[in-house]
Amino acid sequence: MTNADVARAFDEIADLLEIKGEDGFRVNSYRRVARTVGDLAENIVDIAARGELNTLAGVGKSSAGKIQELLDTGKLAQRDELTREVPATLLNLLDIPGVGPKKIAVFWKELGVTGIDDLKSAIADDRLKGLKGFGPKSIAQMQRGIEFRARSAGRVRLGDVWNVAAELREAVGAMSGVKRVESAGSLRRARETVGDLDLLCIADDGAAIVQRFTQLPGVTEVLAAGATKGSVHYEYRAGRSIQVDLRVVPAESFGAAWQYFTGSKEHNVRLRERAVKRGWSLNEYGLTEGDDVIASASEEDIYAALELPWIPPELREDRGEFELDNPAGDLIELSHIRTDLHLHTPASDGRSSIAEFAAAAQQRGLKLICITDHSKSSTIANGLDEERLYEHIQDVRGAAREIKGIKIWIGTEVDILADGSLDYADDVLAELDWVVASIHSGMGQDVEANTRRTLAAIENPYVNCIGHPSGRLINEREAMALDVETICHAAAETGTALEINANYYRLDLKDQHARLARDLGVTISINTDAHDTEQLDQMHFGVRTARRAGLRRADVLNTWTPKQIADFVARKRG
Ligand code: DGT
Ligand code: CA
Ligand code: CA
Ligand code: ZN
Repeated sequence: MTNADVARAFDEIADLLEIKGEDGFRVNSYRRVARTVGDLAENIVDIAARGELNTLAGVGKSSAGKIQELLDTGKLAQRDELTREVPATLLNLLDIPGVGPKKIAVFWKELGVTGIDDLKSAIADDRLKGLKGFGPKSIAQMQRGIEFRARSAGRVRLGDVWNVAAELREAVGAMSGVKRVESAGSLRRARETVGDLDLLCIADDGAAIVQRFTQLPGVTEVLAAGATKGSVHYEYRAGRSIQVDLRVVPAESFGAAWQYFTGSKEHNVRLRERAVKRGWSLNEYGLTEGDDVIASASEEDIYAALELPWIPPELREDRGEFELDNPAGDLIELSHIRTDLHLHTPASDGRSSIAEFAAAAQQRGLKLICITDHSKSSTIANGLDEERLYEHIQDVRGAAREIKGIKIWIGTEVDILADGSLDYADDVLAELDWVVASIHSGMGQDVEANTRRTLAAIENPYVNCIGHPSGRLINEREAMALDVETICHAAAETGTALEINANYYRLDLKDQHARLARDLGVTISINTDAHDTEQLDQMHFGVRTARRAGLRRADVLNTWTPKQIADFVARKRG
């Protein structure tokens, strides 16, 4: 049982209590425990073993007992009791954007709604109208939330399963007789969400490998187990499963299989057309002419035989990749990244200190970081008012003088307010080395308003980058309505970068918008928005998104020298 499992269990109890109608104080005490446990650096199991559960913030004797019960039995008696009164199916409705426990309480008690289908028909029959807290706006928002859920159903964020795929590759690779294991499918192409995981390995005895694959710990259901293919449901986190397909192929056709199962389907269709034009056929076994094999051992061989350079997986979406002269050589790579210009320390809502970020960034080969804590309007993120900002500037400048081997800049992530003005005055921004401006509130406005706000920020001479421009959270919150093309034109004209936020919940700009931005002459900045040093490791998700956009090294500001970036800032300030 992980800290996250314990936190989730307490959150669930809080949800059930809130739906039941318990008072806020009691509900919040469970939420507090969930937050405390979720934020722990140390494993809760170890703390429990030392008998120190009740030393944690917000954890009293009774909560400590419940945590212990959960660790010992994997269950909570209280949850079972609660679900006798409150249908547990109501918890699924919490996944719908715009629906919280308070709303659920109302339509459960008033209309007997216990699940998504009930809710859909209640909306369709206009039965929510007139209920307390359900205006036309909130009903429309729920309706959109339900549709959004339906579209994202069954797909998981790339970052939720990236390490899971690595663990599975390791497990398969450790089986005797396995000579090579690779990921294929949408994960290898680094799509922002994936439907299932595809693994490929080289081995002679397929049936034996598939057998062992289906017996891995974590497998909850075996869908298929043959001589060359196994398909399972794999539980990668308590309560979350994903389908995993493993194919076992001989070494001589590995390249053909890897190419085929990497996809995309659209890319493969185009590639097969090229083969057919030459009178050949292409499938997962090889590129062949009649009985003769033309290429099959490596992907490079197959592309070369079709008179193409090897095409990096991120580009294989039939978006013009067949027309590129040097698709691999030009693309941005993680090793090109020298700076991270969007980081949060405990001065606002981050968890790692300036010195910790500096050390961790240096380990990852970075030459420059910029500390960009939140501004005062982001009150939930503990944003800095001017006075605290000035102190923070001194702290960062002091750290920068002391710490060798990496440059440390002071910046801000300043809120773009509802009317397009910024949360700090220009003379305050002028004190900073780099300014990220982001929208964090009021995203429900219409496309004109959101575009106008963003344009106003872009026009400000001190704003160097628009952070997570669309505000989306993958599978959780839809992008705000925004005229991306107009924003790109303005960004290009003013010398303002647009961000690819590398956090895997965001990946914002998304691939297609980043491609549009680059085509319109915008400089792209890839940043982690890390709140602790571990999140610096998410940079590669941003880089992969940039690769999907076809960005080259020079398109990405974070590959430049500090001097070049300082010149970019100075040019806009005039
Ligand atoms: P996903 O899992 O929905 O995120 O997307 P993929 O791309 O991983 O798709 P998946 O797992 O269904 O299949 C893996 C790859 O296998 C896919 O990208 C291309 C190849 N593939 C599967 N079915 C077909 C097919 O009917 N025709 C062609 N040309 N390729 C296919
Ligand atoms: Ca797949
Ligand atoms: Ca698959
Ligand atoms: Zn941020």
